[in-house]
Amino acid sequence: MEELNTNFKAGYISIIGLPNAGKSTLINRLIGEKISIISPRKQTTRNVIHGIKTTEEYQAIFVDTPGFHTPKSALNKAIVNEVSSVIPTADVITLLVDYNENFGTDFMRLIEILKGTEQPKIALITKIDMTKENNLFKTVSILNELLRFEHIIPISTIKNINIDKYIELAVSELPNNYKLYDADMVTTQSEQFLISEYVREQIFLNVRNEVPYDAYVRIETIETKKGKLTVSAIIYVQRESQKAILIGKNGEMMKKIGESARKSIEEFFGIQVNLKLWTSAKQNAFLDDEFLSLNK
Ligand SMILES: Nc1nc2c(ncn2[C@@H]2O[C@H](COP(=O)(O)OP(=O)(O)O)[C@@H](O)[C@H]2O)c(=O)[nH]1
Ligand SMILES: [Mg+2]
Repeated sequence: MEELNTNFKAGYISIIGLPNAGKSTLINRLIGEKISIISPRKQTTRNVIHGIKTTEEYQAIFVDTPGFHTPKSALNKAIVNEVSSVIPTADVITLLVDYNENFGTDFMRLIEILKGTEQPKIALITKIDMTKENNLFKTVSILNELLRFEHIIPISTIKNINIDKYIELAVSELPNNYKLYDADMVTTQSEQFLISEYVREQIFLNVRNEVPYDAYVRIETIETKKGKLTVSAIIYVQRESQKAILIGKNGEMMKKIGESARKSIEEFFGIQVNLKLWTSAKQNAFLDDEFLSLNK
């Protein structure tokens, strides 16, 4: 039995922000593992991702939020939905703001949602590795006027600046509580979901145009044999022409995707992996029940 420790803190810390602010990069840095996929393209993340960090003193469950791929006209609605869905369960809300944010309509919608919340809020001004520090004063003062934040912290996830400071301050706002998950759990995502995400990440990083946004990855089988993980997966796209792009000349594109994804899977699970990828064109494959259940 775990000893009762009334000083232990545990709870949910939501990370919200506009697409491409760097939410997934941040959650991976916080957890120290790639549990959320990243690309320079907008709306890479499709699901709410939980990253769990447990120490002797606390268990922080960081919640990364998706930017669903939607037509431009529906983007605002999607942002509202995405953010609204994680807010009720959050103990602390983190707003991730690009240092270069121009405080447009989408951003102001986020602020409006946050205005209606009771939880302590932290603003992180990120990507400061890309700017001179005195450029931040304007951003800080605008944020201060828009909303009451407990803390406003400039960070760089990539250069690891002020990340520990953020963890310390966010954890200090968590309630005293018992652990909510086993100490060795780093994410609530299933094995098959993580694997499908690593494949999807490589599609985002390697394939041009709209193909990544139309791609859905379904894991067919996962087997462990003689200390080796054998995974078979299908990448569904909407059209035959997209399938051809995905396969590439002499199958080179699929090979590249497969090799890079395999490395990510091996790194995460610490086991040798044999990844077999197939592709198929099927309209609205993501609407199938199986896809919906896979993403849970
Ligand atoms: N220079 C710099 N780039 C960053 C930083 N954090 C994230 N990025 C980049 O911003 C892009 C979007 O990151 P991602 O985590 O996918 O954003 P999300 O859409 O908010 O999840 C990627 O190309 C990241 O490498 C940072 O601290 N500094
Ligand atoms: Mg993301």
